[in-house]
Amino acid sequence: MVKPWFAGSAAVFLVSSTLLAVSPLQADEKTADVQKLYQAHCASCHGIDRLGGMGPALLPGNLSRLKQDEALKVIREGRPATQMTGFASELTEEESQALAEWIYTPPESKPTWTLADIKQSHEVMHPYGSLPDEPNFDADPLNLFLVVETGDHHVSLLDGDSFERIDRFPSRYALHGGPKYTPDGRFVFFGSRDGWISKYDIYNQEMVAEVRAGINMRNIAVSGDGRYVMAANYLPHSLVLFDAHNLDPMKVYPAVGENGESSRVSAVYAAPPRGSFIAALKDIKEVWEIPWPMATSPVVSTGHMKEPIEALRSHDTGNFDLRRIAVEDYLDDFFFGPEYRYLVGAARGGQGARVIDLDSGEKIADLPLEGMPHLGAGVTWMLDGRRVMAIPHLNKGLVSVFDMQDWSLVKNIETQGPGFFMRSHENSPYAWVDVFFGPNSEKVHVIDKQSLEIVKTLAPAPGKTAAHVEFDRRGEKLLLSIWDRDGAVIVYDAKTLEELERIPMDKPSGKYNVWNKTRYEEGTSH
Ligand code: DHE
Repeated sequence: MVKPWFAGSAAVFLVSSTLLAVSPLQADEKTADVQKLYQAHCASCHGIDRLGGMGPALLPGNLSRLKQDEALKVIREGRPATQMTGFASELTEEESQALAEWIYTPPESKPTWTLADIKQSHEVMHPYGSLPDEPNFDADPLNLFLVVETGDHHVSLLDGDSFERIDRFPSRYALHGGPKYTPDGRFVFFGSRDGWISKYDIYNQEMVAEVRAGINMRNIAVSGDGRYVMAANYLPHSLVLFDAHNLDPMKVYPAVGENGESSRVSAVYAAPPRGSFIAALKDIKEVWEIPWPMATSPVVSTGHMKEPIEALRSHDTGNFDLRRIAVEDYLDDFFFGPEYRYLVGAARGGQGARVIDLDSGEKIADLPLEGMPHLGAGVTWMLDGRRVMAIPHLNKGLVSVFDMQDWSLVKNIETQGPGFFMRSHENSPYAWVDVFFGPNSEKVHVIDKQSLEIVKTLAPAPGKTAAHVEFDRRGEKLLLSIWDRDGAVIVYDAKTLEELERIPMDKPSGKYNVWNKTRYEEGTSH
C-alpha cells in the first residue's frame, strides 16, 4: 500500500479543539478565515502554500521540532536575530492561536517539489574557482571546528587550537545532521530540515552556493572525493544528486521500492571505501547503494583508514546506477564498520538491529538490542585486540558494546538515562556519552574504553542539558555543548578531564572538527 504523503509527520492531523466544537460549515468558515490571515501576514515570507520562502516552511513535518505553544510565542513575539517580527500588535490572541494551530495541519493537496523547483531555487553567489585558494587566517585549517548554534540559527567557525572565533554566520532555519566537508577541508555543506543545502567556503568565509533539494529533508552526504552531494528527503520521497562544485542538480531518484511502494528516505551516507552512497529507506524493505564515478587519484589516505580510500573500492561501475539490497526488515539509522563492508541497521519498532554484508547483500547477524539503539551515534575502538562498537539507546539508560568480529554483546553499560550522542578519539582512553533524555540531562558520563566502566560523571551546568562532544584533531582537547539559549561550548582537557574554557553560545548542538571528519576518525560520526 502506498503511504499517505504525510505519514510520519510528528504532528499528523492536530485538529484544532475550536474546530472540533463547531459544525462542519463553521469549521470551513474558520479555516477560510485563518487562511486569509495567513495570506495577509505570513505568506510573503513563508510562501503562499506554506512551503517556505525567506522564512521556513510551515508544514507539520517541518515543524516537528517546534512545540505548538512555542510557535504561538514566535507568532506573538517574533524570533530574535531573524527577520521574523512579532505580530502581537496586529493579530488578536485568538487569531494568533488559530494560525498556530492551522500551520500544524497538513495542506489540502500534497505539496510537490520537482527538478524544476530545485533548479529554480538554485543560487550561486561565488562560482567555483572565483575566490582565493589560500585560507585568509593563520589557524591550522585541518583543526578547525564548526559549531551549529540552533538558538538563533547561526554557525561559529572556531580555531581548534586557540578556540578563537574566526567567523559566525547565519545558517538556514533548523540545520540537521552533520555538516559535510570536502576532503581538503576547504568547503563545507550544511543541510536544513527545510531542504536547503548551503555550501560555505571556509578559507574565505563566504557562502558560495545554495539550493533547495526538498521540502522536508533529513540529511546530506558528500562523496569521498568531494565532487558530489546527495540529499535524502522525507518530502517528497526522494534522493537528489548534485554536482558539489556549484550545487547544480544532476538527478532525482524517486524513492519507490521494487514492489511499487513509495518511501520516505531516512538518511543517506557516504561510504568512501566502496565509492558509493548508501541510503536508508523508512517504508520499504530495501537498502540502496548508488556508486559515484571513480576519481583519478586518491584523496584521503590517513586516519583509521590506512589505505587510500578510493583504492579500496570493491567495484568500479561508478555510474550513479541504483543497486537495491533486499532486507528482511525496515532498516533505519545506520552504522558502518571501518571498511564499510558491514552495515548495522536498526529494525523498525525496537526489533533489534541487523548486520548486513554490503558485498553479498546477505544478513550475517542479529544484534539483540531492545528498544531504540541510536546507531548514528555509535563509535568504535580497539579492546583486547578486537574492534568493538558502542551505541547509546534513545529510550533506555544503556550503552551497548558489541564485538565487531563475531557481533557478540560484550557489555551493556548502565547510564543515568537515555543518551543521544557518543564520542571518542583514537588517542583518548575515554568515550563520552550524554544523558539527553529524562531528569538527568545535565549529566555526561565518561567511560573508560578498556574497563568499560563509567569513571566520571560531569554536570557542568546544573539544570541545563549537556550533550554532544567532539575532540580536536589530536584527541587532546574536546568540546561539549551546553544546549541552552544561554549556553556555551566547554573546552576540556581530554586526559585530565579538567575544564579549560567556556565559550558562550546560543544553544550549540553539534560540533565538527575538520580533521576528524575528513580522516574518518574512529571516535566520531562521518
Ligand atoms: Fe538527529 C544526526 C536522525 C532528532 C540533532 N540525526 C542525525 C543523523 C540521523 C538523525 C539519521 C545522521 C545524519 C548525518 O549526520 O548526516 N535525529 C534523527 C532522527 O530520526 C531523530 C531522532 C528524529 C527526527 O525528527 O529527526 C533526530 N537530531 C534530532 C534532534 O532532536 C536533535 C537532538 C536536535 C535537532 O537539531 O534536530 C538532533 N542529529 C542531530 C545532530 C546530528 C544528527 C546534532 C549530527 C551529529 C554528529 O555529530 O554528526
